[in-house]
Amino acid sequence: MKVKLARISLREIRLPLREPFRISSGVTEHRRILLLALEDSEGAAAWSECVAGEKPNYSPETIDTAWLAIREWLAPRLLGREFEDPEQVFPLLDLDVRGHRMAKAALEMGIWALFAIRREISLARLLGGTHRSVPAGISLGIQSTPQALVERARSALQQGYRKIKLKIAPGADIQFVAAVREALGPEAPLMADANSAYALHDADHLAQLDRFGLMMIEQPLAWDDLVRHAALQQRLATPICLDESITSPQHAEDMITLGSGKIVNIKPGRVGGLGQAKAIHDICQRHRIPVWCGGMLESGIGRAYNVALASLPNFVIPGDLSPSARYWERDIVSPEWTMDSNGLVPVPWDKPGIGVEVDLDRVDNLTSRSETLAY
Ligand code: OSB
Ligand code: MG
Repeated sequence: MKVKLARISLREIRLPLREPFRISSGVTEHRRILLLALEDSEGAAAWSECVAGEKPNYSPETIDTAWLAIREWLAPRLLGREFEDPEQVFPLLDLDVRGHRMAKAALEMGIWALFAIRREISLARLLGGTHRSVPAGISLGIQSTPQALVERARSALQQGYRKIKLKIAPGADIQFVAAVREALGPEAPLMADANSAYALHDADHLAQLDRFGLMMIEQPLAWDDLVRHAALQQRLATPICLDESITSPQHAEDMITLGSGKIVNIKPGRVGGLGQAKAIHDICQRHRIPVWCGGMLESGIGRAYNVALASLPNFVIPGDLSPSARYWERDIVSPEWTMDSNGLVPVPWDKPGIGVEVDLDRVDNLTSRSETLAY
């Protein structure tokens, strides 16, 4: 079976978050989301999502650079081309186009979904998934006071979340984590995410977190650093987990070689798609490095790809895979993503493709710009 890509439509939608999400590098109140609708020559159709944000405060990409990259350099390589395997897509997109991995990922992931639809199997099965449900964690933004963070963390634990990630920054770190640990007790599965807010000279400061028994601290140092993270890991008992710094399988190998971290947060949208995400998963599995699936405040479309990826065997730590209602008044897919009281999100296993339907009327109403590319 071959998939020949006939048309790609880009859409920007604007979706307000239920509450502002603050990380060390900025705050998001509504998402501007780039969605792709891909169609093949047989009339099969699939939706995908680009995880790039509005500002380059997480990675150098933004929704606007992704739109440009897809239109100018990436989509023209795919349109009219026949693929026998979705693994062929990333090498073609990556040849002599540096970076732009979020833009590449949106296209690559959509082609995985087209293959799943054409083969009449779920994306999770096509990927080689094994878990039928995946445990979810919640990522809590920086709050104005430790007490406000405690309230949210307590509520998350009551809802069943299996991991509670506290965003931290200088001035909102030790006291905030201490308050949550104190209130929730020693067994609560807590971690912190700094989104690159610290430098190596903060090592003694960060070592104060060791007494809270965190599962890990995510990306304390620069977004593209590996060497200093290795030096920091030597000085911390808490395992370092890398997010921003791991943009390719090669970076995962380098992390392992250098000892820059002990855990990887894999986001398919950050690393160039599902093929690259699987490769990182496999490298980590061989080296006994546990992985989990991160999130980028995706709509229900992007979430579908994350859930399918998280069904692979070495995803052994709860992912940032909150249900739709955590983010949105109403999602753009049905059914919406849900989590049970044990913190488990069911993996769509038998429906062909990504496992959710896109509410087209709603997407139309939310669309602020669109463009169709064909060959
Ligand atoms: O660092 O993991 C991150 C959201 C936007 C940018 C970076 C990050 C995040 C999250 C959100 O933590 C996780 C989610 O989607 O629930
Ligand atoms: Mg992170």
